[in-house]
Amino acid sequence: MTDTPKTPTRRAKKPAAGRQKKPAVAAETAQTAAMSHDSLTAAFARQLRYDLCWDDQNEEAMFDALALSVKEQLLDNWRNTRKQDLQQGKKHVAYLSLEFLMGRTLGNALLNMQLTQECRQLLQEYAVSLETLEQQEHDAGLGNGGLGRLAACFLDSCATLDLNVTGYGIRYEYGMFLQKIVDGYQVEQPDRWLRDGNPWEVRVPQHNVTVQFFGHTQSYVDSKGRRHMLWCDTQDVMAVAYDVPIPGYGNGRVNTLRLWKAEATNEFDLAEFNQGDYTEAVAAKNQAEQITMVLYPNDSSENGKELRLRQQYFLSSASLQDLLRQWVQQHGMDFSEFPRYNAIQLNDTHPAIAVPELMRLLVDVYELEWDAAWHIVSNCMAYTNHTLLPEALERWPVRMLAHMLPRILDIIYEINARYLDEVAHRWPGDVAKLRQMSIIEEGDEPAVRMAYLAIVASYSVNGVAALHTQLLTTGLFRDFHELWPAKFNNRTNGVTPRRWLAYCNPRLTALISSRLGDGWITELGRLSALNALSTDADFCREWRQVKQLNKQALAQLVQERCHVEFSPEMLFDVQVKRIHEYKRQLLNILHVIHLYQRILSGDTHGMQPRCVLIGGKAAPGYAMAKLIIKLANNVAHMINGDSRAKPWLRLAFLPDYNVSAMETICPGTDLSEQISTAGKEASGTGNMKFMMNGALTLGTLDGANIEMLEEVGEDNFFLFGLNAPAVDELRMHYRPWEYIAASEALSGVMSLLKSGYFNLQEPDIFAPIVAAIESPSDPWMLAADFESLRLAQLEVAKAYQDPQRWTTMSIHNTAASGRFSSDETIAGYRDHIWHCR
Ligand code: 26W
Repeated sequence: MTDTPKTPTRRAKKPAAGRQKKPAVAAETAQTAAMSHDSLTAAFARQLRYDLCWDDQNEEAMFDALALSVKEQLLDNWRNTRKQDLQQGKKHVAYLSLEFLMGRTLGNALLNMQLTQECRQLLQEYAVSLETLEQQEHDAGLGNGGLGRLAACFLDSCATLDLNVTGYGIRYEYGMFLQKIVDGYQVEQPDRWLRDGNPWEVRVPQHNVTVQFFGHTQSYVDSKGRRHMLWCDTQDVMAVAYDVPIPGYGNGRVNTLRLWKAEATNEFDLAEFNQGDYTEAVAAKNQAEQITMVLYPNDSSENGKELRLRQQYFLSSASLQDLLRQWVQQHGMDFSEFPRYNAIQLNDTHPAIAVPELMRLLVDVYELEWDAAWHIVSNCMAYTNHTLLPEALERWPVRMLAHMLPRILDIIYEINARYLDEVAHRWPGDVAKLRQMSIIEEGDEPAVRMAYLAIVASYSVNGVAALHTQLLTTGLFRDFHELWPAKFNNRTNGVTPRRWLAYCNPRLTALISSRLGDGWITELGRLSALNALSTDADFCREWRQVKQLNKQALAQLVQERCHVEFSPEMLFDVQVKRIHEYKRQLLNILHVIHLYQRILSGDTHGMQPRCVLIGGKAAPGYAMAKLIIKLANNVAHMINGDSRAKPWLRLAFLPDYNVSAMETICPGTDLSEQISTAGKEASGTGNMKFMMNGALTLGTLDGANIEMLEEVGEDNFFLFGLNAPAVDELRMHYRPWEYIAASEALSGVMSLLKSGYFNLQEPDIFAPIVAAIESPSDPWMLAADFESLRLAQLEVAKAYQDPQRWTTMSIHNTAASGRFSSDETIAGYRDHIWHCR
């Protein structure tokens, strides 16, 4: 294995496309690219032989060797990127997020470095496929769902758009739990994703910082008569940086995702050790390290856990100290220009404690005056809201802050007092307004409203889709919008076309590039040229072939994971996302039951055979979501076991839905279900991944669905359901039983559900579901939208039965997806929020 093949010349890379600027980091020439192939080959051989020194080279060892070799190829560009950004004085953006749902790295890194082909060749020598090695990689599941995956897509786009952006997050020892299904129920298992090490990370101990907790505050006056605050007798935890490289697509830039790990400040607390209290000392170490042990698996209800607040402060403080250290290194102690060269983006309120923390660092540590410090803070903080659900809005009890972060609480009070002066000026004498807008919520358990804190300090507040931003400014944040209209803006979400088309769907990528070239990979708007091909017979045939092969791959995944046979000839109807009542997986299941009843009653005329796939995790404490999973599994069990249904209908619940699974799911989907109650889904991003891959959407007027519909047109979208104002209006007088009585289909479904047909062995378990549907205070209004959904699904069936029509619609969807590239979204952040180039 000493002789490794040399590829002669490598195709020269295209310059980064279109409206993007030339990358600052010089594009590689063909020659240096060939060199990087040679050096990848050499590095791989060396890693395998010496560094990993396995006796027999198994697939895990080979994956590790390959990943380490790929990382090695990134190191020079990584260093150069940093150097050039410094030299050029490029504005820096810190993207603060408690979640980065990265998934796997290998395939995506190779794609962005344009080394995939070279890598395949190299592996031929070792008689192993790239796919086999890719399968060895654990998903980095450091996120719950949409918000965390958005952060990951954004990092890819920032690097590709040549922006100087650092992601700051937490290196959770345990990521999102693994989901097993046992007797139809969700069972959570810990995800020890770091067990075999993480080849992508680099530990950077020289950037350790200390984060303080607990203790108390004290003031003193210095010799010049200036009052200072001391935060003393604190318990300190060390934050250790682990850096992960983020390569841009084909431009040589490598940005950084910096993840913090908590460690005890000293290996042993010497005082305690000397007193002979060895075990106490070691226990203290454990306590410190607990902070970054586990990701909170909640994506909607704020449950006020103390450890979660510790994580938030830990991330915020470590990241800000890191930023200030770098600033001082370059500019000394003059911070006046800090906002010109720095922006800090808060990914929801989770890192909003960064607001008082930056004040503390500037005032207490760097000794700025309050006003000067506030000027800096309020000119570099920007806040993105990702949810309207009231139960998801973070409020931290004052009591908890007083104990854990006493100095931070003082600062929050001061910020609030000064800001309420402004409110009082604007609405003189309006005490109710003051109470309503105060950062501190009064009551039995006074609490800090983190969203208000974020808004007060930020120069930009944005929602993530047009409807969402509109609902924020007219609803939740109405008063703030009145006070500071200029702060508010919309940035509709997007997803990276590298992972979500070029990487995950190589067949469609090849087909598209055969006609359009590959410029679309960095300029997704170019896909609109596909419209002209939507009636081209050859192109349509190839389009169908690609979909068919992708459906086979998806069917295989379903077979392996669910032991359910999906036939690629049938319509693949998919809903994958976190399980939540507002996302209405239950409505989907009701429709499946209805189809089943049609089959049982012999009413199959015009029916389209279909395979329905549902997947997603429920928060471990969310009983109703877990019950919905159980229902999906029980209904699947009955349908799949019934030979009468077999030609017409299959249902599968995919366990452990994650980023990697989506990479197989979205290319193989015909119909994407985006059926949330209007006004509840902030944006959605899965909807965009499906659209890009040529799935048609069955959707409500919610989140970014509205903008997708706008782009693709009503003829290519299956719209149903109440819109947001109608939902609000109906809420006042909602009588679900009337909808049930009026719909033969829904009455039938409810009867079968109540009859216990799906829970013969487990009487009454689904009673809470029935009660929720029949309740006049059902916030999700399933019954109201059922008929509309059923009729839309009839249209779906009709359209699918005309393959040419369906194919044309599918092409139009991909063609119209350009606006939902996260490159577009990030260009918006760059131009309208960060003002960086
Ligand atoms: C406090 C617990 C908690 C944790 C996470 C509350 C809320 C969250 C997130 C904000 C939930 C989330 O992921 N929201 C999703 O964000 C996506 C990216 O903007 C949107 O596309 C989804 O519509 C939104 O649900």
